[in-house]
Amino acid sequence: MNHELILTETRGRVGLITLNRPKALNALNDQVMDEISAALDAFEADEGIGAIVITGSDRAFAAGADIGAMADYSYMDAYKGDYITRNWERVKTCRKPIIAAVAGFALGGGCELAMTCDIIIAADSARFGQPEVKLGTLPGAGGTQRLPRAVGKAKAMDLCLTARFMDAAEAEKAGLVSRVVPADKLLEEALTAAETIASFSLPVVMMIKESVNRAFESSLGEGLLFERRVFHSSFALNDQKEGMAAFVEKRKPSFRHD
Ligand code: CO8
Repeated sequence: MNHELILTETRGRVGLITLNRPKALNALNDQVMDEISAALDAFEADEGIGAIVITGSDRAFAAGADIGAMADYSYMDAYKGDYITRNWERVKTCRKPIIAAVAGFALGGGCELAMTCDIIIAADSARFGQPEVKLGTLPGAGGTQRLPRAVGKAKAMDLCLTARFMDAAEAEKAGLVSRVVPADKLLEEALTAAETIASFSLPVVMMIKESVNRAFESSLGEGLLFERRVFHSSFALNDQKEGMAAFVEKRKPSFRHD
């Protein structure tokens, strides 16, 4: 794949996307989001990929949407032209799990990109924030919606209204990130977690992702019913037969991903 602002590679069954605009602290513009979308399309289409990692640099996961690019946009550019916002949904619609491996700044759209992923693993250097209020605007890619679901209303209001940054320890305590690791171990930890996920049955992994996400889109009763139906459907999989047979026979399962 030929990209200018991201790097992509495959490590075993893991697809790795590295944001690569170091001089702009990986600021997100339409081209970056187009390239991320294209990379996700390719990884989704690849049967050999079971999980995806998105990361940035030591200094910044992403310092937000590209302020210079959007400074002079009119309402019609933003609304009718769908500038900045186009392609953001692609991260959400990816059916394979995505881990955000975050070091340094994850601000504004950068924090929102991380929150759109399924798991955030943070380096101890990570700093999260929604400082858009300082720019005369507000979060536009989930900051006012995903952040309160992750950390609760009080802390989300605090971050969005005061523009203060939250360090990795606070983010872990608040439930935004799943684990904090030393900065020099970040990629290794994220890739190991992704490899573990990718070693399991891909359809089961996709069903789990779909079911957990359902918890945020439905009532408890609807979510439980959805989970029950998906659980029932797992008995149609060869991998369910293999997984349970392997346990009974005291051996390692060999999943075929079907
Ligand atoms: N956009 C464009 N360029 C940026 C951005 C950005 N968000 N952040 C940093 N840069 C650039 C700087 O302009 C600078 O470039 P240059 O060297 O050419 O002057 C370079 O990166 C390095 O930055 P600094 O010199 O400022 O580095 P510092 O270490 O002093 O500060 C900070 C680092 C604190 C991260 C600082 O750069 C900063 O505050 N950046 C802006 C953070 C911010 O406000 N982010 C929110 C942006 S708005 C947004 O994300 C809206 C999301 C809506 C998404 C909608 C899609 C649906």
